[in-house]
Amino acid sequence: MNIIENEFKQSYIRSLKITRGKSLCNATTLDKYLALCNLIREYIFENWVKTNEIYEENSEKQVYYFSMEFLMGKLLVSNLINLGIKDICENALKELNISLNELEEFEDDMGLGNGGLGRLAACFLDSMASIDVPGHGIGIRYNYGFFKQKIVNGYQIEHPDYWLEKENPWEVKRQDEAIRVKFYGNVKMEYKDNKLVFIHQDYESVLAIPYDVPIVGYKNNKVNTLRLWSVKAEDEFDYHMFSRGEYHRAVENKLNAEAICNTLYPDDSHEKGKLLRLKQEYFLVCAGVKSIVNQYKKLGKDLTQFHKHIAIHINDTHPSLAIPELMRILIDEEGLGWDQAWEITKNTISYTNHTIMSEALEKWDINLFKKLLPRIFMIIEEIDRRFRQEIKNTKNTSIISDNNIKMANLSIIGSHSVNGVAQLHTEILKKKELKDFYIIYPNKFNNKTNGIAHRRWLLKCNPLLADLISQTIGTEWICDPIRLVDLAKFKKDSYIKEKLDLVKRNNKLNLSKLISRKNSINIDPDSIFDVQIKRIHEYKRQTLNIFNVIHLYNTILENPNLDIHPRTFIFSGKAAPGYFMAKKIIKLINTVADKINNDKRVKDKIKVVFMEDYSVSLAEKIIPACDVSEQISTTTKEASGTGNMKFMMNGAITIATLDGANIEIAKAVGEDNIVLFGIRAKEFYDLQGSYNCLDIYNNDLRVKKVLDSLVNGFLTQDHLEFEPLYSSIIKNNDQYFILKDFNSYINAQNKIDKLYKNKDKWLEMAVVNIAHSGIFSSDNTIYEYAKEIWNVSCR
Ligand code: HBZ
Repeated sequence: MNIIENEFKQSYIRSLKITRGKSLCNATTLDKYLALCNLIREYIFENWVKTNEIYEENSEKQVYYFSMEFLMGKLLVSNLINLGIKDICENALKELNISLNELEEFEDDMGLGNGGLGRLAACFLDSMASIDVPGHGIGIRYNYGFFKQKIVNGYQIEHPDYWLEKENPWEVKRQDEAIRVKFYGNVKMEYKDNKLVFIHQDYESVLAIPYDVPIVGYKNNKVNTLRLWSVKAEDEFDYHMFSRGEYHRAVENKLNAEAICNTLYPDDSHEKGKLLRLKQEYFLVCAGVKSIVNQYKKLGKDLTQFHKHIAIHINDTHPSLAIPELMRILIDEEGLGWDQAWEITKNTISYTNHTIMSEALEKWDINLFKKLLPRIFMIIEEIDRRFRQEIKNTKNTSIISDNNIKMANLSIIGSHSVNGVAQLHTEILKKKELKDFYIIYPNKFNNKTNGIAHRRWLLKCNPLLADLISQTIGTEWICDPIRLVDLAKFKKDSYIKEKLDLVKRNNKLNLSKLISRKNSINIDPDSIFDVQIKRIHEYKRQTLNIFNVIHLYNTILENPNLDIHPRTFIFSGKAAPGYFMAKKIIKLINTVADKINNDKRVKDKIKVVFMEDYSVSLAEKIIPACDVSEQISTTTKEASGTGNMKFMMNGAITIATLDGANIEIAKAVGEDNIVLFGIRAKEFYDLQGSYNCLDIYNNDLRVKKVLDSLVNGFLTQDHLEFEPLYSSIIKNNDQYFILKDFNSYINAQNKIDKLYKNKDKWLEMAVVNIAHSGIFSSDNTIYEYAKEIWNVSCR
């Protein structure tokens, strides 16, 4: 043991004593975990203070990334890695008989997000800190994160995720920076010194309390901030009521107020127009914008120059009330005129669109909105009035129409930049979904293809592969991920390929053990691990995947000697609690799994596994073990996808439709190193109106057999169980082109089987995939945002 490890050991024992009041021999896992976090905090806080001092001294422009979701996962080990002390820590703990791995398992995931959008925000924070962008997150500190999923009899059951139970060692509460947030009431207008002023009166207010989480950059001594807002009632307890004996009503105020931050809405594709959600959205932007303005003024800067020092980015439309809120502060509180406030606001704010699915587009009923946010409503009305005055035909572009406020329209009109998240997605926005806006503001539109934090999604989650890469091409790729391309030179190198094979095999063995523990299913680590993990959604087409499995099962029953390499189909993902069809898909996967895994005739040629409770940390275990990455959404529907990038970076081969970022992945690796299938965007649009899915159902016996098995008792005695899935496909004329793409998908799967049988070729493809994954690091994405949208410095 070297001196540094020895020092760390001593500091750790000291931390146990002074922060937990324990000695090693009577410390529980909680003590050991918190003592470690508290010690690491000390290192982080030094740099946190310094970073903020530098930002202030140099008067650096700051970026604030507003998002209703930050899906951070676990922080302990990634903080250790970014500080550059993981090995020291791990070895020192080992000396004390403590396993870092165990402490990591003990940590709760910070699951404050639904999926891609929330995880993107987390990856962006990592990259901003690591490439020296002064960029911070602004979000909500939900008491309950994304629900925990249990599978009972094949069905999804939701349980609350109380992630704060243990106390969160990574946050610092800043009570003294609380902000008052006002709801309801009315607005009185009066003249003061010949100027019209707006006075919000008779409102109900709550306090927003910030909790700051340090975001550690990779070995660069930079620490940015994720500021999460929590709520507190102004009058927690009504003594008058209490003394009248009305105990419940005495605390009603507190309960009502606290509902705002109680829980994350678990729906990633349907906007339901719920009042509480609108409250959450305004709560976030009101507290967030005000605290930025406060900090800005404290530095003595001139508000008319705000946009030159501050960039506010809105992650989808959910924080779009930042636009009228900044207007309100500049006009009502700071006394600026409308035109000047409008120029500052537009130049401050930029917006990312993440979906074209109409059911996900946010809109608010004006009556509900007006009542909750009377002054904000007036400002939106005025923005809309001026827009209508300026633009001739506003049929699709006005903010207010049909009694609704359209948040995408507000976001586009009130910002200086609108970006899609992959090339195809941005083209669809420009040419189709938002084409009327593109005609008005061609220069606002731009593409920023998503990216992933390669430090979490390779360095942290796949240490064996990371080591192999570093031994082969050096360690530059960790700070400069494009350098991964140097690996391409080794695609024919049998030594490297053999090593890669060993790494994958090791990761697969670990996942097999986990599956055996969690699902009580024994899987063959030498089978092909074919993985689809993501939210359960009709457009993502887990159904197409499981239809192929049923078809394969039918084929094996017909031909028990079918020559295929054994395959394990692994699924994981959550359905929105109110999404009936998605929940049926989960039940279908589990039903098929039960049937196939217990059918001796299959002779273990195929197995099906549904891993419950998908999360960031589960993804970190599954992805390194994957051979085949399923990215099979209906073309045009997946804005980008980011799982696709994580898999390629870990050496999986992608089976994909030409959708979202799959197209860019295919370009990067070349069509020989990816398996593509299915209709393309043009055909998708051409087929609208002319397609008839019954033609396929009636003519392709394989399709008929698979679909019929949903309702004829083959899968389950209960003929009604999957009838809704069956009839939804038929009645909606196969809206997601499952039957249309079926044949092409089966062929692609056969191709995968052939390719895998040639192990040498397969490993070559894997090397090429890893080598070309560097462009999908969020470091690159953030460079582009910094240069082209935010106009801020970076490394
Ligand atoms: O954002 C996803 C897209 O589906 C995916 O293609 C893309 O890669 C990713 C990052 O850009 N969208 C979401 O994850 N959306 C949500 O999670 C969501 C959450 C709450 C909502 C609506 C959507 O109210």
